[in-house]
Amino acid sequence: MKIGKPATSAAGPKAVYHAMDKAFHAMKISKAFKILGALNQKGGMDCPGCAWPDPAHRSKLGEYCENGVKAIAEEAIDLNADAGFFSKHSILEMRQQSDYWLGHQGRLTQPMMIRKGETHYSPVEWNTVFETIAGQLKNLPTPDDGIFYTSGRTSNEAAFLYQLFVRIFGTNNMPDCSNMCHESSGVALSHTLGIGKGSVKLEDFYQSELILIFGQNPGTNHPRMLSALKKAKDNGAKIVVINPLKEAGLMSFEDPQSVSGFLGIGAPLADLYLQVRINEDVALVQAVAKKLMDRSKNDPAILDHHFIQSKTDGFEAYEQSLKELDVESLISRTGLDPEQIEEFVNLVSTKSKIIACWAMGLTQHVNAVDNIQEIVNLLLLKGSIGKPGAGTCPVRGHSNVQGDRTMGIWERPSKEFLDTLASTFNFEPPREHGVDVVGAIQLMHEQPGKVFMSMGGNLLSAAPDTSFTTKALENCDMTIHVSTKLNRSHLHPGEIGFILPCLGRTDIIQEKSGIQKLTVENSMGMVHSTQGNQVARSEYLLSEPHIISQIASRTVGNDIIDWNSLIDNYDKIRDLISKSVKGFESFNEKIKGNTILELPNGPREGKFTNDIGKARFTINSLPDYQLEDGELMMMTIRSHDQFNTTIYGMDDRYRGIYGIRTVVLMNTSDIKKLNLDLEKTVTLSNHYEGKTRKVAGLTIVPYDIPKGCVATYFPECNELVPIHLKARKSNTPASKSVKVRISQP
Ligand SMILES: Nc1nc2c(c(=O)[nH]1)N[C@H]1C(S)=C(S)[C@@H](COP(=O)(O)OP(=O)(O)OC[C@H]3O[C@@H](n4cnc5c(=O)[nH]c(N)nc54)[C@H](O)[C@@H]3O)O[C@H]1N2
Ligand SMILES: Nc1nc2c(c(=O)[nH]1)N[C@H]1C(S)=C(S)[C@@H](COP(=O)(O)OP(=O)(O)OC[C@H]3O[C@@H](n4cnc5c(=O)[nH]c(N)nc54)[C@H](O)[C@@H]3O)O[C@H]1N2
Ligand SMILES: [Mo]
Repeated sequence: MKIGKPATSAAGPKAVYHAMDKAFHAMKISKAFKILGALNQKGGMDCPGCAWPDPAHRSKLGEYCENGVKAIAEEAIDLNADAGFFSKHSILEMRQQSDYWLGHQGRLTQPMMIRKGETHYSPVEWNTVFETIAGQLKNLPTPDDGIFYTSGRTSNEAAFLYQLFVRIFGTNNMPDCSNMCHESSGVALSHTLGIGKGSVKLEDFYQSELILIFGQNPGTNHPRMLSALKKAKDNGAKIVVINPLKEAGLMSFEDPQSVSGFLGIGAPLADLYLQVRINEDVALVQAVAKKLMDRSKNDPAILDHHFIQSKTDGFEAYEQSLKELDVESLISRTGLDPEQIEEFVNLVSTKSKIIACWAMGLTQHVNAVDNIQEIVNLLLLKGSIGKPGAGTCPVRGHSNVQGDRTMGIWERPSKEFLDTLASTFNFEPPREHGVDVVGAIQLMHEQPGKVFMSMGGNLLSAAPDTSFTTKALENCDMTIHVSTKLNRSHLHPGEIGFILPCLGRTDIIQEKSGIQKLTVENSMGMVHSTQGNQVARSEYLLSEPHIISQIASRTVGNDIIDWNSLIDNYDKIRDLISKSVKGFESFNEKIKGNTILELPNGPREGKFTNDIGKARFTINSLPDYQLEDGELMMMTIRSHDQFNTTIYGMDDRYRGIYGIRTVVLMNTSDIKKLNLDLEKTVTLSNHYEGKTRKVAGLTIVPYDIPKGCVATYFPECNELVPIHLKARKSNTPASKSVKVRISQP
C-alpha cells in the first residue's frame, strides 16, 4: 500500500503504458493488437466499457482509452476458469478470495451447476441446463415468481429476445442495472422534456459555449469524453465542474494522440472548479438561478424569454418559488465561496449555448430526480435545449444500457409498447408493473422460492446492503447467471445454481447462416453494429441470444415465436425489432455498410414530447437530511482500476492511492476533530431504521474533500447502503449519500 499525491492531469504517456501493460499481461501481443485494431472502428467491435459515442472520424492510431484496453484485457484474457478450476475450488474457498482474484481466474468456458449441500460446481450439458430451467419456470405458482435481471452489456438483439420471452412467459419482473444507475435521469427527463435520454449529440460539444459537468469523473469512467472536452475548449467553450473531489481528468488532459499530450503536456480543461458538498447541487443551482433572475431585471437578455414563453410551462410558479429562497443560506449549504458562485453566474449569464453533463454524482441520492430537474430548470431559463451546442447530457455507464431500455428491458413498460407487442406478436403481455432492483431484492428476501435469472452483471456486489442482498439470492429456488467472468453472485446460489458461460463482445458468433453481428446504442441514441474477431475459446460457449432462445422455446413453446429459426440468422431478430420498436423501421437496411441509425429524439429538435407538449419547469425542495454531531456524509465511488464490480487492479492512480481499496477519503480537519490515529484502521457504521451496519478495517486517506464528507469505494462499502435508502420516484439506491460514523477500536 502506498499513498501519494493526487494527479492534476489525466491520460498521456502513463495511460498508454498502463493500458498496454494490462493487455500484454492478459494475452498474446498479436491477439491484443488484433482486438485493439478493431475496437470502436467502423465494422469492428464496440468497446465493452462505457457508452461514450464514437466520433465521426475514427483515429487510425486507436479509437480507445486506457480503461477500454483494461476492459478488453479483462474479457479476452488468455486464462480460462474451466471445469478443472471449479473442481479445485469449493464455493466456500472462493468466497474468501478478493474480487480481483475472482476476475483474474479467466473466462468461464463451460456451463456449471451446483445443488444445495454440494461444495463444488460441476459441469453440466447445455441440454440439461435448458430442460432444468424450463421445468423450474413452468412449475412456478405464478410467472411473477420469476425475476429476470439484465446488465448493460447485453446487445439489442439479446435484450429484445429476453424481454419478449419474459413477457410471453407472463411477467414484467425485469429489473436492470439502470435501476441503480441513470433511472433518476430517465424519470426527471421524461417528466420535464418527454424522453428519458439526453438531447445532445457529440457534435454539439464542438459548438457549445459553456459545458457544466456535475458529479462525473470522466478521466476514469469516460476517458474518451476528454477528447470532446478538449475540442470544445479549442473552439472557445468554457468548462465548469461541480464535484466534491478535484478529479484529475477534469483539470487537465494529456491527449495521447497529440505530440504534446504524448510528452505529458496537459491541456487545461475546467475554467472553474466548484468543490460542492455532497448532495448540495440543488442548493447551488437554485442560488445560480436566483442570481440570474435578479440580474435579468436590468438585463433581460440574460434569460431566453422567447423560449420560456413559447416552449415551456410553469415558469411563474418556479420564479415565485425561487423568490421565497434565501440566497445566503443556499450558498452556505454548498460550502462554496460566494465569489466562486458569482463567477459561475457570470459565465451562465453571458452564454446561451450550454450543455449540462452529469452521471452518478447526481443520480444516486434520495433527491436525485430533483437534482436533475433543477439542472433542467437552469437550461430552460437559458433556452439551452433543442438548439445546436446546447442540451442535456446524462453520460451513460454500460456500453448498451441505453439500448437495453429501448428494447423493452423495463419493469414499467409503457402501455403503448405493450400494445405494440400484443398486436405484432398476437399475445396478451402482462400489464401489471414488475419489480425493479430494490423491489426484486426485497421480494427475494421476504418470499423464498423465486427463480432469479441474470443476463450479465453481478447483482450481489452491485446492489446495496450486501448481506441483505446475499440472503435474497440464497433464498431463491434457482439462480441462473449468464456470464463471461466469475463473480461474487455466483458464490451464493439458490437451491440450484447455474453459471452459464457466454460469448462476449470480442468473440466471433457463428450460427447456421454464418458469422453474426449484434447492435448497441450509445449514450447519444446512435445505434450501430458490433462484431468480435476472436474464435470462441471453447466449444461450449453460446451467444446470449442463443441461450435465451433455447430457454424460451422449452419454456413457452414455439407457437408465438419460432425461437430456433430466429437464431439461425440474427437479421430475423432485427426484423422483429423493426416491427415493434419505434425508430427501428428497416433496421437491417439502415445498419448495412456499418452506417449509424440515429433514433428519434424530440427535445433535440426542440419538440417536447411529454404529456403537455411543453418543457416543464419544476419546483424542487432542498434535501432534508440532518447530520448529527460526529456523522459524516459518505459517497461510494469508483477507483481508476475497476469497472463496476470488476476489479482490474488495486490502484487509483489519479487519486494517488496504490495497492489498497479499503480506504476512507477524509478531510484533514475532520480527522483532527474526531481525534483519529492515521496509523490505525477505522470502522464505518450507521444506524438506519433500527438496523446497524458496519464495515471495519478501513484505512484513512487524508484528502482534499469538503468537510463533513467522506468517500469510499464501491463495492467494498455497499454493506453500509441500506436497501430502503433510495431516490424518490426512481428508486435508485442512494449510494452517494449515506450517513456514517467513524470509530477506532
Ligand atoms: N473505467 C470505468 N468506466 C466506467 C465504469 C467503471 O466502473 N470503470 N462504470 C460505468 C458505469 S456503469 C457508470 S454509471 C459510469 C459512472 O461514472 P461516474 O458517475 O463518473 O462514476 P463514479 O465513480 O460513481 O463518480 C461519481 C462522481 O461524482 C462525484 N460526486 C459524488 N457525489 C456527488 C454530489 O453529491 N454532487 C456532485 N456534484 N458530485 C458528486 C464523485 O466525486 C465522482 O467524481 O461509468 C461507466 N464507465
Ligand atoms: N455503492 C454503489 N453501488 C453501485 C454503484 C455505485 O456507484 N455505488 N453504481 C451502480 C451502477 S451505476 C451500476 S451500472 C451497477 C452495475 O451493476 P452490474 O451491471 O450488475 O455489474 P457489473 O459489475 O457491471 O457486472 C459485471 C459482470 O458482468 C458479466 N459480464 C461482463 N460482460 C458480459 C457480457 O458480455 N455478457 C454477459 N452475459 N455477462 C457479462 C461478468 O460476469 C462480470 O462479472 O452497480 C451499481 N452499484
Ligand atoms: Mo451504471
